[in-house]
Amino acid sequence: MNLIDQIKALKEEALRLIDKAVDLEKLNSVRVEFLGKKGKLKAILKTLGKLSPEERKQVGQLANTVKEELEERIKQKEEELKKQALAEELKKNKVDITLPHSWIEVGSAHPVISTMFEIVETFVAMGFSVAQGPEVEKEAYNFDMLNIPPDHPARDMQDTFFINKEGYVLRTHTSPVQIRAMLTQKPPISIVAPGRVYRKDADPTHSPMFHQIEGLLVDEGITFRDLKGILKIFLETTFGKDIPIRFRPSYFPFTEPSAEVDIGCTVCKGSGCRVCKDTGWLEILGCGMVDPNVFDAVGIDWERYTGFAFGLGVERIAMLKYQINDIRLLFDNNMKFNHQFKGIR
Ligand code: 2NM
Repeated sequence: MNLIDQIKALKEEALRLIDKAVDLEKLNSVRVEFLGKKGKLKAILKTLGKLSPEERKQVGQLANTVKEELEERIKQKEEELKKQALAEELKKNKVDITLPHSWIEVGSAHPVISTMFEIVETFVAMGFSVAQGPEVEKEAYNFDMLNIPPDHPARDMQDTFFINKEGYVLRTHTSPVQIRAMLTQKPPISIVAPGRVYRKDADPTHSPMFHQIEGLLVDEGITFRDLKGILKIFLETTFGKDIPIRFRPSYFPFTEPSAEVDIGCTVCKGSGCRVCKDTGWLEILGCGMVDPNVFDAVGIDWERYTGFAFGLGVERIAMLKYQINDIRLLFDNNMKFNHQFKGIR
């Protein structure tokens, strides 16, 4: 066979094998076999030296066109195989994006928020309105007008978050909401103020941000009996009709007289345990009759009006309610913890 025929035969064979290639790997091996550095076409061209210049030109040109033709066919086949592979891949991994999710995450109120709502609801049922105020608060509303003098330890840098604005703090309690109410409303006033408050504190029972509910009732003829009656209804609604209640004398700058209120330990029923530190009692809230100095600061005539106020920490009550022993669990946002309160409103 002369070289021309050899090249033509080689071309036919190559075309046949290209057509037959079932995947890219096979196709590549055909390319290497015929067009590679040690391929069949190169081998033929190596014998070119034995030919006359005339023949050499003819054979050389033919070899070149064959090379180009084969390269073109390989390229076409390659595209074809790639398309085929993609089509198969898509068919295999078909996803129906219209299918519904296999489960739906159901959210619920955070235990602190649901506890706060329940407490607020109890007071709303007794006729109290809900009042709110800013968390960045005037120092005067947070301290001075509540009869907390500038040198009082509660103002200490160690307790209060001072901010980059002269005369303002992060409120350390929701009492300034009561101050704002008394500055803008005439008695009778009956409000509860739920919200976030801030103190520089962090341990298993203290968080630098926590929630408080404070209440205020101002009218003619309000006495400590009214305070006791309202708080009794609140505590019996929250902890059950038979909950033991006791009032202990205490001190707050903004109330006189002042008291702290305990309930019988809900864990040990009074026999003594870790939670009540073997006292049989749990401290639940602080309260008292609004100090005349506070009424003076907000311009309420204390010869005509009296009032009571109280304050409680929501986290503490939520922890008792759900038997949570570390306040930080409430703020970690660990979903394994949070999911335990699913279904609790
Ligand atoms: C407490 C305890 C006792 C209180 C007093 C006032 C105001 F504005 F009327 F003076 N607001 N809240 C108060 C009284 C708060 O928290 C333990």
